[in-house]
Amino acid sequence: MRGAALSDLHLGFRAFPATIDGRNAREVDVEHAWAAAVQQVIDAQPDLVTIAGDVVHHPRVGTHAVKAWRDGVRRIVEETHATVIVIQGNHDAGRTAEVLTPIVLPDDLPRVHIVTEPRRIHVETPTGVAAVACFPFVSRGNGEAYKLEPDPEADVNVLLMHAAVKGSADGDTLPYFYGGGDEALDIGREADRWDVVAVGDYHEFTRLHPSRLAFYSGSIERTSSNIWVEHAPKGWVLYDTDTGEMEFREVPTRGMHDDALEGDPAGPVTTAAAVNDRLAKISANEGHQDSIVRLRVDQFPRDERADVDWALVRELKRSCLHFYLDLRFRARATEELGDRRDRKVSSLAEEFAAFFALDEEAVRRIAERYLELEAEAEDLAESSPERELEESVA
Ligand SMILES: [Mn+2]
Repeated sequence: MRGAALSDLHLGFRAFPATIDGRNAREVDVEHAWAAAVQQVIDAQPDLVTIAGDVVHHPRVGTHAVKAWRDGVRRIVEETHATVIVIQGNHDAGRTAEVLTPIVLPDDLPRVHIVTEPRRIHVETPTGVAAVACFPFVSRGNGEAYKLEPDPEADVNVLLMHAAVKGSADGDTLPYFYGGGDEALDIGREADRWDVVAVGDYHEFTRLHPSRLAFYSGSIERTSSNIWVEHAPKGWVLYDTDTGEMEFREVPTRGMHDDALEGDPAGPVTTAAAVNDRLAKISANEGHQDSIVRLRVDQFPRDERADVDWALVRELKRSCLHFYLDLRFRARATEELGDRRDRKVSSLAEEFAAFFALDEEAVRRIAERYLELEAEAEDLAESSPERELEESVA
């Protein structure tokens, strides 16, 4: 059986102010990536297409995203013989019964299964019967426990899930912060029992086992909350259970260039001249036009801010889809304040004087006048008839 495994489409994702025909450019980019992936899947003519969750960025995405989703699934159904199985991810799921996830909309198409609760689906393939055990993200569980078992009667067993798993069989392929929980599924233990383990949630393509077909196919565009860590190509996985081989198919995405002037906290500062030099290099690079570009600058001295070529920064903001000058200031020398308890308690007037010490004379005078008025108001309140009445009753 030949299968196409996709995941984490995140249709409806938006970022940055740039627009294309009046729409958020990044949302349009994600739709383009999905359309490209659909075409590649059609060209590959698989027997089974799985989408391991996070079809949409959130369950209330706009109609453009929902239409793009349905159009893509319809094209796959019309132009291949494949069965399409989609499971719900955490981004797809409504948090209350009032919100129906929009990913269910192509459910009326033939050979399409949209799965929002754990269940097994049997599919006829040229290799025989494939049993697909589906474990979607479930936001409001029904309290039932499900057993993670392959179907002994099936010719091919596929485990399709949206979860943070452990990839211990392949060493440190996943970052330390990921899938660390004790309840996380250990793919090292599971992979041998299944022909395919296709997982969604993690956005970088990652093999979870050195020889078995077990992997995160990753997202099809850069849609994480921090896109600057997503350097690897985006795409999906084409696999063959008869040969045990798999192939990562890259999807074209918006260009991203992440440049840095790295600094050492103990070393010299990064000067404005060095920043301007790098800005000029970025500007001269044609490849950066229409891309998402960042220049990260470490150990930058605050007082050199004015010497940065801000006109060139503005020009880059125009020529790039998005340009981000990520200036990280060198830490200021801090004053040793000692033990708070040893310091004398300031009066309001002293606190006030310290707070406004660096302000202009006129500002200080307004503040002083305010403080005086407050004091007067307090005096008045204390001598008010109500107050006297209260006191006499007490
Ligand atoms: Mn995701």
